[in-house]
Amino acid sequence: MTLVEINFDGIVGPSHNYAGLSPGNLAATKNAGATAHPRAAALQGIAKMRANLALGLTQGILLPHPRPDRRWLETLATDYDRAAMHLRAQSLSASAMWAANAATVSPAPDTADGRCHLTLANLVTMPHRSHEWPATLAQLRIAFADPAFAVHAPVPAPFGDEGAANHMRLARAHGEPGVEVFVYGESGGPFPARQHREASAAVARAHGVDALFVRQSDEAIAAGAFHNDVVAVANERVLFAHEQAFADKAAFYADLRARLPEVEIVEVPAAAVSLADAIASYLFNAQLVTLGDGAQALIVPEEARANAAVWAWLQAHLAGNGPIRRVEVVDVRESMANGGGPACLRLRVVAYPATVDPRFLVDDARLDTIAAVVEAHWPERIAPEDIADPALIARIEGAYAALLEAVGCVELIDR
Ligand code: SUG
Repeated sequence: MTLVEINFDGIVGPSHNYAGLSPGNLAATKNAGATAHPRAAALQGIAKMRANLALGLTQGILLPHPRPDRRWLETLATDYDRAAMHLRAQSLSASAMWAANAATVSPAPDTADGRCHLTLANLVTMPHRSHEWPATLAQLRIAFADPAFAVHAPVPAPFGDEGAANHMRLARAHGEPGVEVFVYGESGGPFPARQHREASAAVARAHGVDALFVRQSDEAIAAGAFHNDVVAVANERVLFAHEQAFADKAAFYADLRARLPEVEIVEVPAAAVSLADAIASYLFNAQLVTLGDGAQALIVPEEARANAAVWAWLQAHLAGNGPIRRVEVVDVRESMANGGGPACLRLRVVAYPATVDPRFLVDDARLDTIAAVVEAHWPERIAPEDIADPALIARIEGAYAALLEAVGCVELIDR
């Protein structure tokens, strides 16, 4: 048995819509009020998983959450019929699809007790995301029930924690001890810094890892990098980052080189790709993965190919002797329009697949089953005014139940 990296993708839920709920996430605020296509969105996510399987990667899933979140509305002393519009939208969001924000994961080789630790993200900065964690916790407790894992409840408010989106791990190989890097923000001008240093430090202590804490640059947050994974991504010994991602990159790179002399830092200069282009194209919100032959591939969204500066940089890198040997393009436009690229949609866990509950792992046949449920039950479109329609809400709740039935997880319905 060898430790492998498993990508757990969030299945796009049937309530996917554009409500403009995340200030600082420029795509989401720009598309507020647009018509969403939940069925197409979920099928795009499934196609991305199929492409990963075709690359020889191990693929997992996380399930959508029950929406609207009636329990959350109850704690606010209201219900969906009586709630104000903003609370309705916040209770209905399908934001759990962005699995990179589900938890922070420290693989077994990095931790003091030799278990793989997962800490749920509290997501307290955005109201529509702050109520995700109980349903995520219910799933992670099933998926990672094996004693090889330790699943922790979130760090308490007010310390904002957004999970793996602000966490990078560098190592000679997935199964070897790594350097864990926690990236936090302090201020981003008009936008909130969602990841607090205090939260990152608590997660590192709970996991028993010796970590680096690195401050995200204020200019990156102000330009729309509401998570570090919008401007940097790491895989094994490669760090791929924008020149302006970090507040003090010289100190960070020196610390990293001291801990992992093999590290290869691939930095994209602002002169080649501006922060604005990096954020609009999601060049860095890519999956950087190791293929069977040991080479690394970058899985980018269509928007990266459509951006001339970004595509030119990638072609030049491929033509040179850089560590990224292959670029794959995926269509996740529906998620992208809410600020979620290929990397946002997945949570990486390094583990032995046999220790994971098999209901959370997929092959092509299981994806066929999921796709059939999506085709039959997911709404084709949701326009802003539709969220007041009881028939749509009934359809969303029925679609969720049908999926949980199909994947054998009905026990989650009454979480
Ligand atoms: O938290 N968008 C998400 C996107 C998360 C992307 N994740 C990572 N970068 N890892 C967010 O801002 C928009 C929902 C709306 O407005 O309807 C939203 O929540």
